[in-house]
Amino acid sequence: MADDDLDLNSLNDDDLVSQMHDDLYDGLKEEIEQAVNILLARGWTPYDVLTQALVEGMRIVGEDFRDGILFVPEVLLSANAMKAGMAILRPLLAETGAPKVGKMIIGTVKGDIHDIGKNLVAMMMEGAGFEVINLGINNAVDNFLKAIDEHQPDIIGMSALLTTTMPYMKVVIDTLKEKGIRSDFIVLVGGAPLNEAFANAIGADAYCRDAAVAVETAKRLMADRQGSVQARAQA
Ligand code: B1M
Repeated sequence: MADDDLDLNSLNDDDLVSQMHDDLYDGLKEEIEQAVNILLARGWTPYDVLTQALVEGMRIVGEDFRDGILFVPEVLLSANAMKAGMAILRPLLAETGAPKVGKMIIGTVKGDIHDIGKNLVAMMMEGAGFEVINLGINNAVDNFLKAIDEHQPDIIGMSALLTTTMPYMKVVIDTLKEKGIRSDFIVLVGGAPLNEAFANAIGADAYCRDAAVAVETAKRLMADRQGSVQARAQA
């Protein structure tokens, strides 16, 4: 447990980041918010705070959840603390005067309520100059179709964290095929249980291991697709 009297400001960067891993583990939202602000004030980039403090902390939580040391209620608290930290970073990551390089809709598929990784991808894509429409969690194919109709995206992103929900991505892609619109979009998929072979098997354009890969892949495929000089220049 965190020490109530601990002054986060008094810690050096390394100790503060370790403390953040502990605080994330313990689901201490306010401490995470405070620590994120301290690191930013010390000149850390939002990306470094995100990856080194928050994502790494959540990785540790994930391991102990897997090993039965942490349970759903505790992990929910960790997730809330993570989201509070991400909320501070989001506008900073999205700050870019660059013209939009493309439009993406992204959602977690039906049956799945995991959204931290998907939100992280959305944030990083915004930061890279994409317009992102975040559809949230538990999206049936109709939600994707409605959003396609409404927003006319270049890219469709899907996330799944459960082995039981990842096959639903194929349902979405097959529906696009049935409607004869599959080739109108770049389809990117991601989430911890996926891999490249799965992405190929379901007919996605690419599997994205993490948010940084999602950004690189989106830029590359947009550039390939449009021969866009602009997208290449910003890659
Ligand atoms: Co869940 N959960 N969970 N969970 N949970 C996992 C996924 C699990 C692996 C834990 C374990 O080890 N046992 C396991 C799945 C096992 C399996 O399917 N084989 C599991 C389980 C079993 C469950 C429940 C069934 C538990 C239960 O109820 N008994 C239940 C399912 C609920 C449901 O969805 N229907 C459940 C619930 C929950 C919480 C609600 C408690 C919470 C979610 C809170 C939230 O998201 N708001 C939760 C969490 C937090 C996790 C773990 C611990 C962490 C996930 C996470 O946020 N990681 C997770 C364990 C793990 O993954 N190791 C686990 C951090 C995040 C930054 O990484 O999401 O991988 P990740 O995203 C990465 C990449 O994957 C990629 O980029 C991201 C950023 O770099 N990426 C994309 C992700 N989506 C992308 C989309 C793209 C591109 C890249 O589109 C282009």
